[in-house]
Parts: sequence; C-alpha cells; structure tokens
Amino acid sequence: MSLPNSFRLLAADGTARTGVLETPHGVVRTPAFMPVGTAGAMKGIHWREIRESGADIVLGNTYHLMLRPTAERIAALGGLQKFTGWNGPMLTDSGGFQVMSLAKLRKVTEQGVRFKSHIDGAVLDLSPERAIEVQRLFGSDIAMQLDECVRLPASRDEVDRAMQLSLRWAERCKRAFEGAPQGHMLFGIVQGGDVAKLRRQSAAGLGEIGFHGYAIGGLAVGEPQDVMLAMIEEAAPLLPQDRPRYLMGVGTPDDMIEAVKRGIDMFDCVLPTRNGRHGHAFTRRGVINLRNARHADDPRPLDEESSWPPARSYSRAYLHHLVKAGEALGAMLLSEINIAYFQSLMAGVREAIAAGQFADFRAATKAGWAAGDL
Ligand code: PRF
Repeated sequence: MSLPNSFRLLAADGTARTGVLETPHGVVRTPAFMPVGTAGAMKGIHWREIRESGADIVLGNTYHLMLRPTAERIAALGGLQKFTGWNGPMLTDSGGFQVMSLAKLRKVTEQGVRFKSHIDGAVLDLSPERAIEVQRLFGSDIAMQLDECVRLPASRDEVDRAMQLSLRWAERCKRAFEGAPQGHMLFGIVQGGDVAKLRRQSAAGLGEIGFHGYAIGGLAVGEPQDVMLAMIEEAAPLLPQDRPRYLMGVGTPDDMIEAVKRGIDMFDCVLPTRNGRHGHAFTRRGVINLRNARHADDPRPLDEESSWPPARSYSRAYLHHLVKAGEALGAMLLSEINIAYFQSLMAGVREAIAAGQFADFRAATKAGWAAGDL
C-alpha cells in the first residue's frame, strides 16, 4: 500500500528542487529552514517574529519535551501547537540524537536506548515504539524515526552496526505509526557515516520500507564539508524523487546552499540562535562578530539592504554595547536577525530554482560572503 504524498515539486534546476509540503497545520515552502525550538520555545524570539521572518515550520525535540513537561501533559493540553502557541507546522526529532549528546549513562540495545535524564537523573527507556507514541501524543505534523547517529570519525564496523540498527528501528517506527491521523507524516533517517556503500544501503532500505519523507542524518558530526557533500551525493539519488529530503542539523549558510544543489529540501540548525546569543550576526557579507572592539564606535547598521528592520535600524555600536553588557536584548536581536537571514536565503534559493537561475544565485551569494564585511 502506498503512502499518501502531500509533497508537490514545483520546479527543478539541475538536482536542486523547489516545492510545497502540505501538513495538518499549514504549507511548507521548500527548500525550507526550520528554526529550532528545542523545548517548545525559540530561545529569545517570539513566534510572531519567527513567522514574520518567513519560517513556515519549526522543530521541537522529543527528548526535551518528553522529560519536561512530558508528552502526556502536552497531549492533555491539546498538543504542541495549542500548548506552545505556535500555530504552524511542527516537526519533532525522535530523541535518539539528543540522548546521545545530552543524557548521562546511555545504553543502546536492540530494544532501544536506556538513559538517565539530564534534568533529574531518572532512568528512562526510549524504544522506536515509544518515540512514535510520544510524537503522536505531541500531535507532531512530522515525526522522525528513532535512529542511532554515530559521531565521526568512527570505525566502519561501528557505522555499519548503527546503520543496520537504525534500519530495523525504521521498520518498527513505521509499524508504530500505522493509524496516525490523516496528513501526519513519518520520515525515515539515512545513516551510514562516511561510508558510501553504507549510505546507499541505508537509503535503498528506507525507500523499500516507504516513508512520507526521508532525512539524511549522521552528518555534520565531525567530518569535513566535502565528505558530508559526498555522502549526500550517494544517498539523495536513491531516495524516492517525489518525497521531501531533510538534512538533519545542518548547517551553515554555505552547507545549505551546497546541499540544496544536491537535492536537499529541508534543514534545521541551532546555529542562527546559538551564534546570535554569542554575538555573531549572519549577513549577506558573511558573519560579523559584534563582540569585536572595532564595532564600538560604528554608527552603521549591520546591513542597510536587509529586509529585516532591526538589521537596518540598530547601529553596530549599540549591538556591540548590548552584547558586551550581557543585555538579553542583544541576544534576542541577533537571534532574530540571524533567523531572518537564514529565511531570506531560503526564499532566494526557492525563487532562483523556480526561475532556473540557481547556479547564478549560488555564485552571487558565495561571492557576497567571500567579499567580507566592510
Ligand atoms: N539523527 C537524528 N537527529 C539528528 C541527527 C541524526 O543523525 C543529526 C546529525 N546531524 C542532527 N539531528 N535523529
């Protein structure tokens, strides 16, 4: 039985694509960047600004939300959208990746992963079935399979084992997702580290199981960019062409442009908000570190041509002052300026692909970053 498909490709330019993905809470224009609202909130940004920046969809984390406030509580309060006040599409990551990076004393078995909560030390089990149950309780528009992501460098055996385990978990997740309300989606996740053959095996295996969409995981975990791009080139052509493809936890603007070129449709990353909190601004002319003393007397805005008002109105001197003084407003403004930059980049990408001018757009965008700040 084939799964319903709510992804529609509108145009392609080489292997780059633009399309729309319909979800129960609205339409996502692709390529899309999903801001990360880990615990059901964007750090330092209102949903209003997230929406106005051009974001169609945000990401939440199963790991954080199942620990606090818990899936059962969110369900009782009407689901993630009702609970958080974000009334657009939401994708939730499955928890495995966050368990590996945050939890203490984790143990992976065939059954699932057992870990100690980083909040109160409670011992918890996350199986493929529980990961899906939790995401169904959230009412996630897009749920992710439970997978095991191996940090690189790693031995081929270790990468192979985690990829095979993730494939078996993919099947169990698919089964656990049966009967989910119409329109809700489940994405499989390609693993396979930096081993081309394992990437191809993973992509083909997931395609046989059949998902609403496909993520590529296990990248941007310590390998150089050329390795990451090579792995995308192995996996993407083997994934069903008519389904969305999501590169997890990526990345820099340059990573995203290069991944779009290779057929990726969706991204998420904490970079714009995390780096914003550390005083970094993403702009058309590259990254500007506002902690730097050279901005202290600079009355110019970050980018007078930005479509995001705070990037045009506040002086670099003021932003420098806010960052140096540790004012919350500094982190807030830089976070929203960065999110808005990532969204404007995706909007530019979508327009360029639709117009058949992606190569020119890519070259001009990279030239802007390379030219550097004035
Ligand atoms: N798996 C899951 N979430 C993730 C990743 C993964 O491999 C990554 C790797 N970049 C980020 N987030 N489930």
